[in-house]
Amino acid sequence: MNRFLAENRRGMLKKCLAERPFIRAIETVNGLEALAVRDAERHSGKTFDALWFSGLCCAAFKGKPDNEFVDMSEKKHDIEDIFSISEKPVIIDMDTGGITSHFCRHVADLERMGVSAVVIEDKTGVKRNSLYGQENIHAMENADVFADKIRQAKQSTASGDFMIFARIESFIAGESLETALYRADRYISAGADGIVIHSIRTDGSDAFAFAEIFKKTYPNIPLAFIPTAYGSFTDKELHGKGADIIIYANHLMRSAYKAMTAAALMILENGRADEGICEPVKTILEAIDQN
Ligand code: SPV
Ligand code: MG
Repeated sequence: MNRFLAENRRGMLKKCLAERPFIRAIETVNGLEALAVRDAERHSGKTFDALWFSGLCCAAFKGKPDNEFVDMSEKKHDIEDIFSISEKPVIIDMDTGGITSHFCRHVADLERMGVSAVVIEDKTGVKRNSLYGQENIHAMENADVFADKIRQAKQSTASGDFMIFARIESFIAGESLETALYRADRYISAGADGIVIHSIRTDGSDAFAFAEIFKKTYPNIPLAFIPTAYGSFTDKELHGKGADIIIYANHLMRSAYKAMTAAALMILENGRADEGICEPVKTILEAIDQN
């Protein structure tokens, strides 16, 4: 059982950002995914730097839509499951952050638990996932209202270790580069510790154009990419385009769904279960026993 304490874990994201040229975060929303990351690292000898608690994947594993329906008490249980396995710093996707006073309380709780960072995105109304590919389904929050949410949340933090990232959805909702850069200025002035710039272009060109200007103005503010749509770029290439953090946001959940569907289909089609496509039960028993 992992006995890593909250005070040791919380500041690790800041430390990694200070020490490494860039960091990689992998989606992890439950205990089994944390075990899978740990076992992949043991096989590879390479490591991820942080875990991304994805709103989409958390909701998907519960069979729910990615629209802020899953409440924070459920998420806090899932985060504790991850903490019992992994010592990596955790970044929580907080969607829009919801009502500001509620967000401030969640920030205080998560910081106390040992979470390293939260990300909130500048949308309003019923949040829709950014990867739908339809600009007109997203309502952007007023930049000053969103900046005030960041300002108030920063005041709810107790340590200098906890980070609040502002995620700019301008390119998802059809806003211009100038607007995205304006939003970044407002959010950083309000105290945001970092920026996430999202894009659904397969060439990532809008995020890259943003990063080029942003990094000249704010070389010391961490910038994160979520390259789901432009996954052909390597981590080093994305770092070259300005990313300090690269978030692999949903690849474990999506590969799990593909494998689970294939296993169920195979049983239906063959009238028996072919062990060949599954991990042996012993592998799973050993993975959970080692925890
Ligand atoms: C998530 O993983 O929940 C994200 C990233 O917010 S995205 O699905 O691309 O919006
Ligand atoms: Mg999300």
